Amino acid sequence: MIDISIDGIELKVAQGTSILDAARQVGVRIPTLCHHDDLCTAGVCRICVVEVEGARTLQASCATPVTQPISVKTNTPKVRSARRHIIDLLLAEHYGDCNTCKRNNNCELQSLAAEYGVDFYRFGHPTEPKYAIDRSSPSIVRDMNKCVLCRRCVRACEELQGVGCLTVASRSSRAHVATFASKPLANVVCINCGQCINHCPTGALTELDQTDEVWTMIEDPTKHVVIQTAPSPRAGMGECFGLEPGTPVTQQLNTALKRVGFDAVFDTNHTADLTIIEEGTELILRLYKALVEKDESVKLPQFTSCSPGWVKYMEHFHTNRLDHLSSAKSPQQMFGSLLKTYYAEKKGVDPADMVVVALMPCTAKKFECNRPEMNSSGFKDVDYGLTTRELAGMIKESGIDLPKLPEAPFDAPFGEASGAGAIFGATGGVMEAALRSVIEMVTGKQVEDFYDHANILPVRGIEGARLAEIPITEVGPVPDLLKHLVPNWDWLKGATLKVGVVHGTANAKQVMEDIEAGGPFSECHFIEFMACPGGCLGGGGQPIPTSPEIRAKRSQAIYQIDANYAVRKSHENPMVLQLYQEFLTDGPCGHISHHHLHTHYQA
Ligand code: HC1
Repeated sequence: MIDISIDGIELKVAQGTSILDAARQVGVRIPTLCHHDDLCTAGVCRICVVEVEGARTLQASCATPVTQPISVKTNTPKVRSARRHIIDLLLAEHYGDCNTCKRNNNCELQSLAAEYGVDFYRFGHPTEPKYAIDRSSPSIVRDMNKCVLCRRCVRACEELQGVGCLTVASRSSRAHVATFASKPLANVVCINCGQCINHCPTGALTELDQTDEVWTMIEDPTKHVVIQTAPSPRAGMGECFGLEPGTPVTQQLNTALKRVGFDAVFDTNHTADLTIIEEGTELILRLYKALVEKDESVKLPQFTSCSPGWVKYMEHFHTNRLDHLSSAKSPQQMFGSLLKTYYAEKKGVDPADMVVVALMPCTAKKFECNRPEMNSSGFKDVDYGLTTRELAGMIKESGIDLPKLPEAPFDAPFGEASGAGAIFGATGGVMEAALRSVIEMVTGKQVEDFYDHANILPVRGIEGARLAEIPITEVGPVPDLLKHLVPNWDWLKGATLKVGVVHGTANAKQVMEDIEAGGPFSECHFIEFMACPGGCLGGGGQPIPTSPEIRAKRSQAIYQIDANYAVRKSHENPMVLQLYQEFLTDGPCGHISHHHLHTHYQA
């Protein structure tokens, strides 16, 4: 441990601790801009400069490790003057008006300017934009006129996501963040995950805002406008209304959405349950063909397919493995398909007049709902995917104070769901949901007989890529729902189900390399992949800021929501069972469900 003095406060830190982190340990806040807790150190903005005794120049505290006893001053006239100078220089290049910016009141540059008393543009302010705004992507808008060159988007795309479709081009005053050959974002290998947005300190990167279109639909009396809400926004939405991260607002959100004007509010957890039945059945069929029928054409491990950023990553980078992806549509898309068929008929609504909106934590969901093959009813399954941030804007615009609202249930017939559907939002949740059902269906016993409170802890955690083994020690009778597919479970007795859980696309990249090399992940039967760090709760459409701590709190909220459900297993969701009786009558993975609930992928 090394002695360090920060503004006269003495402490000891481990060798290599940055001055910034040391200061945080004693409650000294040093302002930052290019620094982000999710990303490696860049040290480019210099906002975090401090005086280090004996050093000739000011030092960037984020990029200066403590290697010997030192004395640091973080708040001297020289330091304040340097920071103010940097802010003035950034503002001299920052085109735009705060009032018309989506990040107004949530912009780190704006906050710094306020904090350092900026009341005029010392070095001027651009009156003309330098760059055309790139609106080519269905998910992300890039306005490089607002970029401060902190490179957080570049690092998020490369380090967190392993995609690398953004880079810094040119040098000196011509330096700018660019795509490959400066192509529009829609024409490069962007996976639409939006992690660049979540890590941008300003309004240079935002989601493609579709709220005006949704307002128009709500105001149109000929339209029946319904909304489904995903598991993760309910654990994040409160942050947009000043609540602590991890404060669930599920039922207040239902009330808010009705007041905003939606005709019905449904729970995406319901089709998450349905996904488990379809995807789980697909896995059982793959295992049966591979292990019993010795069919060598069957691809294992099966990969989950509900994260559209992950699917697009596969379509760009691993086209040789597309047939490992489950053919099950994501819960978002399954819901749209059911709403425009089963629900439309029950409700007596022409699907042509039905508008399906999805509240999602994810910008890639906007891309997903525009995939041309997602229209099994003859209409777009889902018309609009709105992020948590966009929907928060609509709620605020409606004059609604979300935390003060009374609670309301979801609407029938898709109001009932299980805790298994809820945990889809957290890394490992899809796997745990699937295992709760698979274990009960195969053993004929309660999952609680094997795992306390049905919490399958071996698949929970925060490691970016993890493995677990689930022994099948006994088998029971095949449940009615699956009797037409497998004669018995004898072939699974004594088997060990090997599973993997992966979140953050950079981790997915490593796991795919492991599979190609015949490593441990290649021996899995089933792997959950989620494009974003922490799973959907860390999605690119969630409230800003994001950090490991904030995501951990959202995760706690999701597992609390699960624990509060009366039904915690997808196969016990009564509405799912009713659907197989009334609509998907040839059962899981039957022709009808294949038409409505499954899809294919494109190289
Ligand atoms: Fe997700 Fe999913 S969990 S993909 O993370 O399978 O976005 O929340 O809605 O579709 O249910 C996202 C979240 C979400 C789908 C479900």
